[in-house]
Amino acid sequence: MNCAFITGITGQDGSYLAEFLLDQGYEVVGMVRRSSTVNFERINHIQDRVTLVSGDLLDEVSLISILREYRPQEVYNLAAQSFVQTSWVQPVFTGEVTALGVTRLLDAIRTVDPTIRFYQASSSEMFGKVLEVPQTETTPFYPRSPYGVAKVYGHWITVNYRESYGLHATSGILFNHESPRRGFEFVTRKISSHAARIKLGLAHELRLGNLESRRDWGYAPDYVRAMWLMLQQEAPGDYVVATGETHSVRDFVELAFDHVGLDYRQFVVQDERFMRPAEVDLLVGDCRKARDALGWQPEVTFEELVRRMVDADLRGFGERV
Ligand code: NAP
Ligand code: F7E
Repeated sequence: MNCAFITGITGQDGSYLAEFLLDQGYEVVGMVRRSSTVNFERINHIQDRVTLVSGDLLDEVSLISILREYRPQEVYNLAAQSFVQTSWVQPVFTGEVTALGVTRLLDAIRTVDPTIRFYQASSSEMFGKVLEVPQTETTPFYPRSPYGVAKVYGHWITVNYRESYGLHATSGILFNHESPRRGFEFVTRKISSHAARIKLGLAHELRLGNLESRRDWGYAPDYVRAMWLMLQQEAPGDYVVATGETHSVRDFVELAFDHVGLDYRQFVVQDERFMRPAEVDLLVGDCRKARDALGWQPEVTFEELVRRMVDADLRGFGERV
């Protein structure tokens, strides 16, 4: 039985990837950080089928011990301080986890078993103030936040370990992907949860920052499939994963509120607190390489994504009314 090790298993992507790998017959080992309260909400339903081990990207000893004990063939590095806004408030911490954490894990792999296949969760935030539209694997990076800068480091150290030590180290440059399991601080879930709560009489307004920024939003379960496909390739590489469509935050709000029969203009309030010191105005990816080399394509449309998120929140909050 193949064994896969996932960092960030308690996160949105980690939970979907764990489910996907279990379905493929893998033994799944997931790393969790020690905390005073348990935050296994996203993996409760599979907890008895995965092995959870304690460790941290800040602590290389824990990474080496886990690799030595479980001997995985595939490692998926999904752990990160992943919220862009927080990266301005905690820039050094973001660099420690999201940038240097990648080196710690790559070096642990090099030390324990250099035949391990490695996936790095790179991000479209690396393109930032975009130098080309649409963005591809060869578009130059121009990150606009400490998070984006940290991800550029993580990307290049992955390429460097591939070239320096011959590791099967792959970087998936994933554009925004969302789901009912998305954290509430990200704009899509903030919108879907507020649309549902306002509809149910649990809230009366939605405070947002920049409504005009545009993102290429896909569906998270589609994207974890691409991660796995990348590690099944003979050679490592870099792949853009995206839908090729771009929509504004305003489009997302309008669709979400329409879906519950409300006019968003009556509820949305613009609030300076949610504006960013430097914004990424437009992202749209060209995933031709992933389509041709991996046979990957997204299955859930933007409209369906919005509906699924709002419906899930209507059910979730509805149970509490
Ligand atoms: P997420 O929901 O924020 O999950 C992040 C995970 O990282 C959580 O499990 C978290 O654990 C863990 N983590 C944070 N700091 C850690 C540390 N020091 N040591 C060990 N684990 C730590 O993120 P996501 O949306 O699933 O994204 C997964 C990865 O893809 C991230 O690297 C993200 O930056 C990247 N990415 C995401 C997107 C997207 O649109 N979702 C797009 C491109 C790239 P706790 O539960 O303990 O906090
Ligand atoms: O912001 C605007 C905000 O926080 C999207 C992470 O997964 O994807 C994510 O990063 C847009 C930005 O995601 C609010 O200014 C307006 O333009 O949902 P977000 P993100 O910053 O794109 C990338 C690919 C990652 O790698 C990251 O890990 O929405 N926006 N008003 C707002 N955003 C938030 N969060 N809250 C607002 O009130």
